[in-house]
Amino acid sequence: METVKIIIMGETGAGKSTLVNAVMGEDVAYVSNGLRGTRKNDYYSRVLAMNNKFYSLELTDTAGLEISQEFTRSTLNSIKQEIISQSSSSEREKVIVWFCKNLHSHRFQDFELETVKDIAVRYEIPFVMVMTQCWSNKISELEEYIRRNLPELSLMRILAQDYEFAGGVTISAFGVQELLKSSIKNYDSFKVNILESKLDILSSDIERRRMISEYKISRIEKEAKKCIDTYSGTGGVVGLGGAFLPMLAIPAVHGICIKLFYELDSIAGIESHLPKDDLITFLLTGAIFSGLMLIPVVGGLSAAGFIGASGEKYLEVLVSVLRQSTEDELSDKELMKQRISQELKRRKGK
Ligand SMILES: Nc1nc2c(ncn2[C@@H]2O[C@H](COP(=O)(O)OP(=O)(O)OP(=O)(O)O)[C@@H](O)[C@H]2O)c(=O)[nH]1
Ligand SMILES: [Mg+2]
Repeated sequence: METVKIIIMGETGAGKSTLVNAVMGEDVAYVSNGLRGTRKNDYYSRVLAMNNKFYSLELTDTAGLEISQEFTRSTLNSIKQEIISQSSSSEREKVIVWFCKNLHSHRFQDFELETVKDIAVRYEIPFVMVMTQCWSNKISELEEYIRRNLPELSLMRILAQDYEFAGGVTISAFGVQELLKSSIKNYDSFKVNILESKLDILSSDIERRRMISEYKISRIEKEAKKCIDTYSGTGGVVGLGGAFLPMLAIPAVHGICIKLFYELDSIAGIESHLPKDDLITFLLTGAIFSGLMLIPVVGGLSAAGFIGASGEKYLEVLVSVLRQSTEDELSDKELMKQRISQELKRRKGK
């Protein structure tokens, strides 16, 4: 027999316990008259026959949410605990929340909206928004507000118990059987809706993070370019004996490049500390300076040009490493060393 677990939550006085009694077919739950009624989670169960099938129905009647009181926080915690303990991956179990709201309430509180979104998405639990005490036909602003703000959830109207107006006119109860049927029959599509909205939230989160990191990278690039300009400008090559590179100046130019690379690492926030030897090898083998190759071969090339171009190439390597790495990974020296080396080698191979 398939189990259907229904957790009934919502503000005090919404009519949760009245709904429990209507589902159970007898007055098992305490219904309050104005004052707070249910004070802790109460459990009820029965066998339900529906569409030639039997279900084991388990109801949890929870204490009412009150507006921004300490009590509400502890109530919410106990409801979350309930949901966690009742959630199950079993195929033969359906867990659903009925969130009750009195049609005649003045407003749907922000904390109610946040609570519904948070619990539904976090625990991947379908919610049905249940408008209670619907003895009038009017579509309230409240109902429209809920539809607008929680479009992924189903909303149903009920009157769990007959309502008698002062003049003796009675409105008959309605909607409870439909609510039960719909919760069971449409459970899978409710679940899909929740999962889809969870995916939307997750992917927009990833998108947001990607935008932030692109923004950071573009700022790093700007600062790094300034640094490269400083190094490759005349200031950086003073003392090298002229604008053109004599053989003797090569080690000095390498030294400047290495210093520049270290500075670029630190601008990028990367703790690479590649061994100097590695960098010299990369410089000499043209891994960084692939276009112009080795210094001795390119007589006539200016030191400034060489430093600038090497810096640009190394910056490309760093940016590509930044894009591959998370914030945490950036402070992992070994990993960064490995990624920079790999990237240099990859470029050399091109
Ligand atoms: N006639 C009628 N009265 C209702 C209906 N739903 C709720 N009420 C009345 O509203 C009041 C509160 O109902 P409860 O079912 O105790 O509300 P609750 O949500 O369980 O409240 P807490 O346990 O305090 O959270 C009672 O006086 C109920 O008789 C309904 O469908 N019809
Ligand atoms: Mg109650």
